[in-house]
Amino acid sequence: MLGAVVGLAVGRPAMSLQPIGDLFVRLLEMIIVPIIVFTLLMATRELSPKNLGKVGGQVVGLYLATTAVAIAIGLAVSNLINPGTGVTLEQTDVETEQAPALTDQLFNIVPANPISALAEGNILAIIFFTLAFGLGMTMVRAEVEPDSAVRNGIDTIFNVADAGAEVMFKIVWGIMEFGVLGVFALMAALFGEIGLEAISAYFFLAMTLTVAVGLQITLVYLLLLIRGVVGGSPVDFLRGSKEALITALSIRSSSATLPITMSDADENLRIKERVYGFSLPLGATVNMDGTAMYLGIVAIFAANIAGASLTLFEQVAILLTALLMSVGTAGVPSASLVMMTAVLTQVGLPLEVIGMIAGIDPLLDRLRTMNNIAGDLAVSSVVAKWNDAIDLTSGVWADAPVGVG
Ligand code: DAS
Repeated sequence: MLGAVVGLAVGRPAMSLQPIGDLFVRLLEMIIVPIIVFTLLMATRELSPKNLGKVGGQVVGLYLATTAVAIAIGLAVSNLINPGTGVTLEQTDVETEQAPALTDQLFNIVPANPISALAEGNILAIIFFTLAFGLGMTMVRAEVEPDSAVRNGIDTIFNVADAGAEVMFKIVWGIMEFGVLGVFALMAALFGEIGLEAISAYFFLAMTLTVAVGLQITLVYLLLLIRGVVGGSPVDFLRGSKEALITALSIRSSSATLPITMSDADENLRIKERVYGFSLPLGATVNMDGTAMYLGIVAIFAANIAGASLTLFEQVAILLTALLMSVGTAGVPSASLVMMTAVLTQVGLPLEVIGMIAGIDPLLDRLRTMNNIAGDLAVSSVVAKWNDAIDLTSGVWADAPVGVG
């Protein structure tokens, strides 16, 4: 098969695969709006002020903060390494009309008409309205009588969102199944058009993610959170988390790794269940620092390939979109690819890029998922420390050699 692809990649036939690649891109475009609406409504149900409480508020606040930092690190490293430069995809028509003024762009986040925002696929406006509607529902739900019609109506809407998200991820699974063909078509067209330069593009993309993940884990989790706030040894933290991190690397699914993550938190890191029982299931679905970081990196990669330069506002818009999209991303293999459609659409970048990089995604996904899990455990350790719910005199913390801690 690869020989066939490479053969196709050289000559004219590569372009005959283009329609398959285009179909793959259109299928991804088709799911953007419904998947944002359903997954964000689901996330607001879990983040409702009522069931958060003090520990919950700390967990959510720290999750959002570490994710924002992760995206910023990803964008900073991307602006240094500039993955995707030297490779240009001619056939992509990037919207290069003059960006509207900054104030107009900020106003555009608030939709004058939510329905037209949905119809036009105005991503940030859709996210804004969906979050407002979801949080409004959770607040009203907390105020009305348990068996009132309003409460039942709100629960029905949330149940519809849950079911809708499940259906969308099933459709995504189908697209990814077809996507294998679509990905080959796009990669064949890519190699047919730009030859082996694509290999260097993949190398620099992988290097950017690797450097960014390394910085996030060492600077943010190990030095700032574990050493700085928890007062534990970063080496002990890694030893205590190794089963979960290795599992995440191998199965590349935060959700499927959850039981191991919880066992490491309980038995090794000695965090009390009243903290990890809330923070880890929530983290596996809404706290995905590696994913969020990658969404920003791919946006820069796509801009370089399309020969478009991103304004500071566009990079901030990417950070916001990536942050919110990572909240809605499911902890399943290659979940980023789906959310990437929203981020790229937000700044008018070509979705063909998704097909280009989907082929190497199984490799990069392992790094992202490992980072996601490390972030969940680091934040859980900090919140446990703040609530006197971690025992630093037992588990991995206790058996460190004297003087290391
Ligand atoms: N594989 C996803 C996870 O399980 C992460 C991703 O696709 O970015 O966390």
